[in-house]
Amino acid sequence: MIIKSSDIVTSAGDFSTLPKASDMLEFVLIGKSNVGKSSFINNLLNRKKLARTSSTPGKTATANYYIVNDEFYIVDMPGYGYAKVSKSEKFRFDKIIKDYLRKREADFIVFFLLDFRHKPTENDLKMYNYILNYANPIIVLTKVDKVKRSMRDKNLKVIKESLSLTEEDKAILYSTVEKMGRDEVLRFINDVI
Ligand SMILES: Nc1nc2c(ncn2[C@@H]2O[C@H](COP(=O)(O)OP(=O)(O)OP(=O)(O)O)[C@@H](O)[C@H]2O)c(=O)[nH]1
Ligand SMILES: [Mg+2]
Repeated sequence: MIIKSSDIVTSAGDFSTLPKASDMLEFVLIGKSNVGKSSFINNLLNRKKLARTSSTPGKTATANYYIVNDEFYIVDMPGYGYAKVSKSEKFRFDKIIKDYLRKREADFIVFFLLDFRHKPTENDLKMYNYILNYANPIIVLTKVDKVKRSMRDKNLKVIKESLSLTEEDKAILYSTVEKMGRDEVLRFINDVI
C-alpha cells in the first residue's frame, strides 16, 4: 500500500468528544506510556512530526484521529501506566482507552504495542486481558533495534509465553530505527480495509 495522504482530524479528551463513528475502519494504538505509539504512526505514515513524540512518558494526552488516504483512520491513544502523571490524568487516560473499547460504534482493529526489550508488566497484562474482551489485537513489539540480534528469539518467546500465545501466533517486530515491520503492517492494513 502507498501512503498518499495523512492528516490530523481531531483530538478528543474523552469518549463523548470522539468523532462521529463512520463506516471507515479505525486502527487504534494501545500500549503503555512511552512504548512508541506516536512514533509508530509517524514511521508508518512516513511523516516526521504528524504525531507528537517524546522521550518523556505521558506525551499523548488525548485520542488523536488521523485520516489516511481518505480510506481509514489511525487513532493514537494516551499511554497507560505512567506513574508520574497526576492521578486524575491517569484515570482519564485509562478511561478513554476502555470506553473506546467498550463503546465505540465504528469497526476497529487494535494494535497492542509492547516494548520488545522487556517482559510485559502487570499493567500490560491487565490491559491485554481487558482488550481481549472486545477485540483480537495485533501484537506489535517495538524498539526491536534496542535488542541484540542474539537475544531476539529469546525475548520473543518470553513475551509470547507471558501473553499465553503459542509460537505460531503472530507478533510483528517493529523498529522505527531499523525500518522493521512497516511493510508487514501496511500489508495487513491493505488486506483488511
Ligand atoms: N530506538 C528506538 N526508539 C524508539 C522506537 N520507537 C519509539 N522510540 C522512542 O521512544 C520514545 C517514546 O516514543 P513515543 O512515540 O512518544 O511513545 P508513546 O507510546 O506515544 O508515548 P506516550 O504518548 O507518552 O504514551 C521516543 O523517545 C521515541 O524516539 C524504536 O523503534 N526504536
Ligand atoms: Mg504518544
